Amino acid sequence: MRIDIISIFPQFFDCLDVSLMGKARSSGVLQTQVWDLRDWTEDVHRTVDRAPAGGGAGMVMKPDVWGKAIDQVIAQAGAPKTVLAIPTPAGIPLTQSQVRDLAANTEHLVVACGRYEGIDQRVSQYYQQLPGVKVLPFSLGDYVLNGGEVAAVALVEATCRLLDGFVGNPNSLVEESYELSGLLEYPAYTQPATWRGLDIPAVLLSGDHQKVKSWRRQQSLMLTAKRRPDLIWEIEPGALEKSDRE
Ligand code: 6GU
Repeated sequence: MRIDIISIFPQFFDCLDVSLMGKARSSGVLQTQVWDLRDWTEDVHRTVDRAPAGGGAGMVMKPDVWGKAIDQVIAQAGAPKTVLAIPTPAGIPLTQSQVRDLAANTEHLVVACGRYEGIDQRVSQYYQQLPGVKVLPFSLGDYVLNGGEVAAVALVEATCRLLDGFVGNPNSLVEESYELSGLLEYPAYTQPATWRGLDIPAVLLSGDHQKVKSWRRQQSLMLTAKRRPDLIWEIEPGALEKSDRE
């Protein structure tokens, strides 16, 4: 997969060089490039924003500068299909299934990081109707960040860990995310058996794999019911066993 990130804070993405991301980039599974939006400005002040039409607080990022940047980044990759991801608190909440779809079906991902009050709406509108481009306005959740950069890092990390050849053991992904069951993951423990007066649950040290499995299942269900009751309602009734219902 090729990923291009456009931002007025390109240094923000130095963090992508760290750990796994760095490994994937050097192994060739992933090519990433970070671009400075201001390189597409033509005035001495390198202006990227203006007051909003209709008045109001804050500044809006100029469509002309964004258009030139996105056009060039799309043309340079030469991929038949591009996903243009636009982080915005007004976007669709990002989910694992969207991330899975991105990782499986996208050769070229462009992330356009806005600051201030966002990017002129016509940018999203224009690329939506451009053949070969899919626009994905996405949000991380119901809170407001100063800009799209943190969300872009989250999107890139969530996507890249699903790419073939990215993680050593592909099985660890399924269990780790617990995404197939739609439940939160059960709690994990490791030695020492007692730490500050707290014991590892005895079942985990019993050596009885069947008991361990059903204990973990129960923990997942209870944790999900408590922390994410919304997810419980998404479970297919047929996917629940008698012990689960109890
Ligand atoms: Cl994607 N952007 C901004 N600015 N704030 C957010 C967000 C995105 N997701 C949650 N809050």
